Amino acid sequence: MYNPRFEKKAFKKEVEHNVKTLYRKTIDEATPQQLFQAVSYAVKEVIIDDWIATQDQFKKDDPKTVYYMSMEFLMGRALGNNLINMTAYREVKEALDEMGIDLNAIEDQEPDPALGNGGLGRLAACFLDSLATLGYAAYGCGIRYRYGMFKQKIENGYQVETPDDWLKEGNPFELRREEYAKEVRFGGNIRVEYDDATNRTKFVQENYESVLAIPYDMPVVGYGNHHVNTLRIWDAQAITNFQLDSFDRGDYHKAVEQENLAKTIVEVLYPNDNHYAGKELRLKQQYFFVSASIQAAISKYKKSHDDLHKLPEKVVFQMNDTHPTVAVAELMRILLDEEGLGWNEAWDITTHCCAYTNHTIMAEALEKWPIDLFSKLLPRVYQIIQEIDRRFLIQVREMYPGNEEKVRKMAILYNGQVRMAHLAIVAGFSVNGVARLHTEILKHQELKDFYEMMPEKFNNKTNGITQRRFLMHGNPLLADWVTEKLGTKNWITDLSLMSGLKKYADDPKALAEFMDIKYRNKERLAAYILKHNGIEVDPRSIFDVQVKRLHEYKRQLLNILHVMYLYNQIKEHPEMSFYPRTFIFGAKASAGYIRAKEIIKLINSVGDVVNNDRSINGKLKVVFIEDYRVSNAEIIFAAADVSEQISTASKEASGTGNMKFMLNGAPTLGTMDGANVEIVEEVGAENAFIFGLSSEEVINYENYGGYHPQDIYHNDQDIHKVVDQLVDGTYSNGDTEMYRDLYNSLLTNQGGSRADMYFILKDFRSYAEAQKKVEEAYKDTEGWAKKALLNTACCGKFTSDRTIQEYVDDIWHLDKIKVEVETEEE
Ligand code: CR1
Repeated sequence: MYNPRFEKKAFKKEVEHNVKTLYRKTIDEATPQQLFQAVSYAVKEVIIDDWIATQDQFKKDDPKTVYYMSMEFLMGRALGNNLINMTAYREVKEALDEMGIDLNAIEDQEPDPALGNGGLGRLAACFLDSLATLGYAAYGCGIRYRYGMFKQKIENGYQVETPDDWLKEGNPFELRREEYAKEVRFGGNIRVEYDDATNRTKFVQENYESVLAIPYDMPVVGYGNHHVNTLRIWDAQAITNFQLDSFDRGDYHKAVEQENLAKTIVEVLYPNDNHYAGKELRLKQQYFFVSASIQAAISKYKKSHDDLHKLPEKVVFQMNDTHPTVAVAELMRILLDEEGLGWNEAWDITTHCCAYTNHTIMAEALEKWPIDLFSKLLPRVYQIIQEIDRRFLIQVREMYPGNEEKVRKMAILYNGQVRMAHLAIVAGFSVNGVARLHTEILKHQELKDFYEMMPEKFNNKTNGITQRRFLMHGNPLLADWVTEKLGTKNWITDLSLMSGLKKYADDPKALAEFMDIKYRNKERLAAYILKHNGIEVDPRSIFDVQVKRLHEYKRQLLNILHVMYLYNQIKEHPEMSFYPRTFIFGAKASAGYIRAKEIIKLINSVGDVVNNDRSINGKLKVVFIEDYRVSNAEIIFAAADVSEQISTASKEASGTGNMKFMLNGAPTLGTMDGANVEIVEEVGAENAFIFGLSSEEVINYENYGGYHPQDIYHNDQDIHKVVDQLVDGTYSNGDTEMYRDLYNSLLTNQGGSRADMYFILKDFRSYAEAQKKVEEAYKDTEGWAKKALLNTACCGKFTSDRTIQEYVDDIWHLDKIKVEVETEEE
């Protein structure tokens, strides 16, 4: 047994005890939420021992540690996942059953910690799971937002946002650690002093505002290895009775300001995915968690080491996109101003400790802070960036004499802006993209100049996902089947073993079992949809699913226009054979992204018309699942037949949903974009449905001014009809203006952006043909089962365990830890 404290009798006693001491109640009297808390505290009790053991092991082994710096960690619910990773899920489920408590219902009581937007935040969560499972020392460093990603309601077809008060009932898994608080300073001015004693210039920040950063630690449990890492997220608190200097003493106004600053700084996660909004508060958030995290890392290092020059042997900071790149300047500041090192030493340390991951080439996502704003908020950090830039440009000029164009293109400070990506590349020792195609585009397009100057920094790390959450927890039926067929559970930590399933691809019995599991998962999703949307869907229909953030480049619009086209076809040719389809969408739109919200409304409007048209005999259904998030994602992936990955080629850096569908046996219907390319490589083109322009074709069109969607509109009658239906009232109760903007976006150039800049009409025909192939393929029951099974069998590459091992081998060079714990019996 993993841990005797999960032994049924002991565990039950613990839960009873918790209900009593926390709520003065018996099990029968407790509410479901109270039971969730009581169970979670019982689980945490066990985790804590492993957590302490892991920290003790760190002290003994002194391993190199990665600090994964990220504005977002989309962890999802902890209880079920922790039980799985402690290999105690079954025992606990049985124990609770015996007490008349349903573990699933208890799990549903846990709010979904949504401290992230989409792929980038969920990737960080998968990475933490893999780091702990592989036995590496790691900290996730982030922000404890008071409100995470908003909750989405659909009212009258429109998205309505409501706050996510995820801490309302208290978070049983976190630990507040006041004793590790750090001060973070903003604004003011820098006084330069000459210190005769040391012969050095000192930079003193004065008249600043400051906040206290208080860490909350959450355990990150590795699978079956007693290894527990830490996600450290920072809360802010005003610094009371803190004396700034005599001038400020008793300054009531200042005290109130500091109070407000503390409150607002961690108030809310910006709900933008792949989009930079340039808000001052966002920069404050960035510096706040970065400064606190780096200070903490340095104090920890100094406890057991006295030579800061050797910091790179023990510490690496991985910057998750440009959001935390102010880290490089903050590390320089600490080394220079607080530790008294010289520039060259400090620079040498920094450039061996910091590495950068790029997650997007979308221009609107690039962070470029106005120098005005930046230098006021972070005066000393700004000075340091100026000096980094000055020295860097000397190198550029040395390498490209007389080429001022290069200087302009590569400078960190240019045109009144601080370009965060340039800072990250110049100061980082590694720059990686997140899928092979994406990294190639970085090297040869977006970051070409940097690649030419410093090719050794560039490398690819194709993303991955954790099978512990997205198969074991999300799809227990399939997980058990895989274990039975492979005759081992080892796939849980070695996903390459899944290839052992290939031998069942021609085994009718195995294929039938596989599809039966899919069917039962479809029933589970159908029940969810009925409960949450009031729509009845037929689990025998093809479940065609697109779930991800709403973004124009992801082309949900292409999907729904195609549904409109199918509906026209069915209406025009009622006799035509048509395999029943359920189109399932789930997507949040950033609160300020108007066009994205129009697309949500359109999807719901099409659903209203199509779902209520009796004449089509339920052949077509459209469902928009409200509040797409990690917890319902698990149910959705398990039930999907078709995985829609239809971004405009070159735009989706990787995608990770694509991998979760594949793992759960859903073939990809997609473009040759992001990690789709590698998925097709693994599973074979015959087991995917690929369509559309290639990334080179898209980039080519873009470089030569786009294409002419009007030509397509005028020459293809089906497309013409569908596009016109946006403005003829078909889906808007006669209102011709409701979708006018979408219509215009497809057909006319608009202030700076080209007509149909995401090539929706251009790719429409080839998408429709691919969809036709899906239908044909699905009719061949066994042929389809084989494709589906092969997707699961070929997904081995896409585990985040593989990704993390590559980061470790090529970038981080961490040491493996083995946590020794004494258990009374094994
Ligand atoms: C990308 O859009 C990728 C994730 C994780 C997103 C997506 O394709 O899978 O990152 N990028 O790498 C992003 O959020 C800010 O950029």
